[in-house]
Amino acid sequence: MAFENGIIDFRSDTVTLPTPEMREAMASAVVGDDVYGEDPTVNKLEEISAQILGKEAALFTVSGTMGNLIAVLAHCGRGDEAVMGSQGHTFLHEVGGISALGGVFPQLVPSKADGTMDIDDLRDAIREDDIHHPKTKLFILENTQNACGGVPIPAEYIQSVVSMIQPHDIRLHIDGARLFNAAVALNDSAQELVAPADSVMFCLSKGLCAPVGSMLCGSKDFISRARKIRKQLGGGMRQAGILAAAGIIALEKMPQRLADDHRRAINLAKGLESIGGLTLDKGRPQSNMVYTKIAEGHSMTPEKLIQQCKEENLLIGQSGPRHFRFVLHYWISDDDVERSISIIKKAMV
Ligand code: TLP
Repeated sequence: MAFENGIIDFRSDTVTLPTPEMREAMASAVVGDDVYGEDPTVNKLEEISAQILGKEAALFTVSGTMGNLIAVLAHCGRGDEAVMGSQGHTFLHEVGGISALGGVFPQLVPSKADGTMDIDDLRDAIREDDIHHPKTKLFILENTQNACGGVPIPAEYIQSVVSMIQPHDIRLHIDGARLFNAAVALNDSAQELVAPADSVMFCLSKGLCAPVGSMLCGSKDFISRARKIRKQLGGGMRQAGILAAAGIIALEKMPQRLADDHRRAINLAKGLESIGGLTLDKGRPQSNMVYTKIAEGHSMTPEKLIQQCKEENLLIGQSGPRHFRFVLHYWISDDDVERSISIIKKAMV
């Protein structure tokens, strides 16, 4: 179903509103001061998160961006180097926080169309111990890989990266903002996908529909350092159980339904592809994202298409000069997908 106001919003799964069940749980949540470690609902969310991912401990963070930043700051010191994909969210969309706030130096390795990076390129990125070099401390992988099309990254690839970096005493952080989408797409468990990683961030506030928050998971020692850094960044929340209550439902009830979003993404892609002047960008959808573009030479402009759709209560997001990203989520039904295809078809004539 579209939102109550009738708007179909494809711009991101970050726009998801909490479900009625989440709102009820939030209203009746038992809370305390989480900086004192006294919020039972936050404590429960952290325990469940760690358990689901098979890690020792977890930390509730304000956002995915903060979760990734804390992870980098907990793994690296000033002047250390973190290796990441050229299409990685940490490089593209986190305001350079790791450098601005942590003095951490990013080294980019080209992201391939399948969301991975070439293992040889990754190996070459590791710095030799040399007076001229920063120390390579961390690798970051993203699953699903958003900018490459929402592609899930299989466990074997992650294991091969870890086997390569382990002898060099380098850690792996996974930006699993959409980890549960990856697990559903690969028919694997989230735990399996993150087993070789030293730390993982996943978002409650995307496809899982919670209003706020992400979880950072790892060893007890890592999470206790992360907790202090979160406080340093001003991210120590007080009666955060109100938010965590929604997060618990997000974790317990929402991953199972993500397959519906993936099926709808495929239907949407088929519909959009059949419209003259539109082509798929970044291949067939493999999770909840459909990337598309206006064919070269077509007279429609992205601004005009976005505006015409908006007039019909359909919101779509631009992802490049002639490119769009559609993200499927809880608040978009089969009927909404069909209606959206007709609206876009009419606009493209
Ligand atoms: N991504 C947002 C935008 O920032 C682009 C979106 O609409 O997709 N990692 C990944 C892979 C993400 O896609 C995002 C959000 C984050 C981290 C950051 O999460 P938040 O928005 O909670 O800070």
